[in-house]
Amino acid sequence: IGQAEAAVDRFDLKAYMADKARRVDAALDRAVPLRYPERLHESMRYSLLSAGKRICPILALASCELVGGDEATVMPVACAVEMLHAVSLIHDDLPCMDNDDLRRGQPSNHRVFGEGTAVITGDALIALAFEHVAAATASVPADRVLRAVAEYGSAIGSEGLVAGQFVDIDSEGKAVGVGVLEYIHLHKTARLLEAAAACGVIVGGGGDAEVESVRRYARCVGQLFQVVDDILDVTKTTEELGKTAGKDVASGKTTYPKLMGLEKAQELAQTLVVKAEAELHGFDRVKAAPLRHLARYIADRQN
Ligand code: GRG
Repeated sequence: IGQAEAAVDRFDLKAYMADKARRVDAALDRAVPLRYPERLHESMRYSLLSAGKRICPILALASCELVGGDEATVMPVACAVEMLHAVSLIHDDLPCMDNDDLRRGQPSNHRVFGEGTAVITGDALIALAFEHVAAATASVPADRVLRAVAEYGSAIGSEGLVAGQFVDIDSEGKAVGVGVLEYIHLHKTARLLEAAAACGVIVGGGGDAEVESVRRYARCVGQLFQVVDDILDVTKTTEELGKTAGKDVASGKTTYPKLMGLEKAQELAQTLVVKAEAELHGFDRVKAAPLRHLARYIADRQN
């Protein structure tokens, strides 16, 4: 027990994430070769391979390893969730949605490739994500692959990501309560993290109870991500006015600090970390270390 505890304490999340992100990027690079029509594949690669944190795929890898599965088995499922995440960002940036010129510090997809190409780049990446799960997980029993396909389908559909985006668009300019704000975050952000984590456990051969624990963990982490985002938006605004932070405050967008005050929002963040960690108690402590540290990292991040 002493040695296991020491290993958990020594765990270097930064190194772990950098290593996993590098491997995910190599797999994504292989998954989308620059074929004809080159401009379309260039557009897919532009958004997919640009410098993101790769939190969804890392969550899938860590969740698979949590139940004893290996990285090679889960990699296609991890790549697929990053493809779906990329679609959501490309479409969210479009002029008909958020109309953002920048994404990950670079011009957004439609600014480089044009609106039409940005829309169909998203379409192509959705199709590829499902093809990739179905075709590249050769060594995984078919019933697990089927469950992963269903999981991703429901995560992005009209009761998942799209639902969150719809309610978000629909509530623009309206006074929104905590219930609706929570609905938007649970669907726009947490749902894809849940699916990534659940698919990691499914592909790794975990049982239903394990899938559900990890799903609840990821849901807390997703909500936490948004609460911290809102808190940073307030705290950064006072520090560095004029930068991109504070955009939400300036735009009149509903945030947790606005609805409940900064202190209560900070309390909520703390509660969510504790809840996320509690979901990991039934697992091997060493194998659960990445997920435990990931929740802390999301709570403590400064930008
Ligand atoms: C059919 C997949 C699909 C989507 C259509 C457009 C849309 C519906 C949904 C938009 C959802 C959206 C933009 C959610 C925001 C999620 C979020 C927290 C993004 C930021 O994630 P980070 O910080 O980004 O992990 P990086 O750049 O690190 O990957």
